[in-house]
Amino acid sequence: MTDKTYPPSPEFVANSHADKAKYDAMYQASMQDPDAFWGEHGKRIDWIEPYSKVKNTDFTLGQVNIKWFEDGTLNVAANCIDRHLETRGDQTAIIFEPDDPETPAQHITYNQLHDKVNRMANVLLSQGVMRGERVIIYMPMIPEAAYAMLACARIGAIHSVVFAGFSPDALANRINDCQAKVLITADEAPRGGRKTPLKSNADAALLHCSDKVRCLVVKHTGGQTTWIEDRDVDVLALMETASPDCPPRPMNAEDPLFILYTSGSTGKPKGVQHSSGGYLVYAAMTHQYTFDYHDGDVFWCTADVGWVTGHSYIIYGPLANGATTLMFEGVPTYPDASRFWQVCEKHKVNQFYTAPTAIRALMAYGNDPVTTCDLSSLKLLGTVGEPINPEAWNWYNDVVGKGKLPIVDTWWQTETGGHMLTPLPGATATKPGSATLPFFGVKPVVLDPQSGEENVDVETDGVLAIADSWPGQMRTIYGDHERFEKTYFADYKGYFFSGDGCRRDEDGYYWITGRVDDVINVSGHRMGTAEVESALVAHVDVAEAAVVGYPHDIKGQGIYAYVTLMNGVEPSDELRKDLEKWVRTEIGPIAKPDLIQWAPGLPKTRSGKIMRRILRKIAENDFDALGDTSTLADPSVVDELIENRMNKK
Ligand code: 6R9
Repeated sequence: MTDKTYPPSPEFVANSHADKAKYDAMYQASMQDPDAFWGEHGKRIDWIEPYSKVKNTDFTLGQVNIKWFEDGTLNVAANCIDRHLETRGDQTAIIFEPDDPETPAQHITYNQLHDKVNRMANVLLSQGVMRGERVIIYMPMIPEAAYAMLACARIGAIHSVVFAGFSPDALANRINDCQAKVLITADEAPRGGRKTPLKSNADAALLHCSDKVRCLVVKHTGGQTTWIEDRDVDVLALMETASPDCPPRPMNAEDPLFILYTSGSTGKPKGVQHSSGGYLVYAAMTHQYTFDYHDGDVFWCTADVGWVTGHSYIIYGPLANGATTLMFEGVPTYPDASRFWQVCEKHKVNQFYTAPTAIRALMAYGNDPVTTCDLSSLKLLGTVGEPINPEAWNWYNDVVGKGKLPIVDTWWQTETGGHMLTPLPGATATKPGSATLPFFGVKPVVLDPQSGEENVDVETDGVLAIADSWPGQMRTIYGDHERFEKTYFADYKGYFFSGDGCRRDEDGYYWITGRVDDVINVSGHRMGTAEVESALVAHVDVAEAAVVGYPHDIKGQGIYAYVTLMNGVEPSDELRKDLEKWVRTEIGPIAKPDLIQWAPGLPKTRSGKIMRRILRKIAENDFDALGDTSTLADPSVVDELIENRMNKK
């Protein structure tokens, strides 16, 4: 990594929400007296019943407890919509840019958003959805996805958005895990000119769920779907006749706003549960400061609402701030590699936030797709999801930013609700590849992975943990608080453990080095290796499987699967294709292995534990750095795997 620094330009500093002095002062204040700091900043949102308590948190294993603003009441949807109506009712809240550039974009004002969300909330009530009940949202990137989320928030139901790329099985598991009452979906999800049959996926999923689950369908493309009377409901038709008036329900600050499933080191995805009050304060505040958002700006986060980035920075953060937020249904390369930049030009986007994998993919098409567009509206660029390599950073900076725009590299997680390590564009000199410094209220520590002790030297490396709570922190794993404690607080006592490795340089800047657990990051999507393994071993021909990540030019990491076949089954290209297809249907296209290597045996310790360290090295073609193999039950397995790797078997 280069250590070249890029200080903010004086013009940017002059107009920014925070220069360096202000960042330093606010950060210090947030560390010295979190109660006073957040007591003040909690007021950025509207409370029905104001809070008198601010922070009540404990990271002690066995009694982990996280509460913020616990006696306050609010409604998240009212904060994202109603409170803006008086001053900006006719301002655009959501710009919707469809997959097909020929289809006109929509500009939805705050008044219109109010109307739609109220109607959808009344539809949910008419389906018997009660406060605290779960609603699964399995939708394309269309305004109705936002209406659905906000409608849940309005009536106090808990939403769980499932990424539209997940398979029926993955969808069914999530519906069942949170015992959802209702599933909201659409007929089809157009992306890149192709259509995913969401409704028929939903039909397949619901075969494995309680027959009480209602299916609310948004007729988006008008594509043909099967229709099951008494179960399927035409949402748009009901919204037409529903009342546009649905009073927001007062919710406690700690009432859950949503659950979002994410991958961990075990086979079963975790339902990460977020709060209403603390989450909204944190999403809104990070959106304002990290992106230096000002009234009237057009903000575009290219994530999907199926991921946490879409929750915090397409919906909740921007709308709580009264922003104009852009929702894009399509993909960066459709109809061609110029699409992102055409959309920036068309809608005069001011802040643009995307993932390194998209930058790398677009870089491969050269500069013309960018330089033929007018990007003069852009004021800031951002990245999220994985470490950004210097080539991609430089291209983003030079070609997209013309060397003039600040780049904010934001490190955070589904678990953290909002940005944790990030430059503030008017305050922080950036270094390509570093997420730089903590946001207000965030106390990062670098721990020795073995002893769990804090590495106190400024320049150090180890695993990244957070020493104290912040308002956006997840509260629990849905239905399994013990697993929450075990996953995040057991390995390093007294800390929230991130699962990432990191280095801190001489200026105190943080450099994320990637996951240290069995989670891989494929195109910025989190994938548990155990999830892919359990999908593979569910295939009749597979005896055993081990999955690791390996460096991939575009995706950051690719999925490398070692597969041991059942006795008597012969490897073949056909079987390889069949296994790829199998994983796609078990989990979804994002989990398809990039490489499958036939493994007559896997390297295991005498106690039967697979030594992934060795498998990672073989996948990386790094045969000289295998380390100690003497504890293996059968060291000859390794030679065979290397030989197969070299012969590309
Ligand atoms: C927001 C989001 C979280 C994991 C995280 C880390 C990686 C995210 C990063 C980054 C380096 C960044 N990650 N941002 N690594 N630099 N700026 O992506 O949430 O899907 O839960 O993934 O992504 O490994 O632990 P999530």
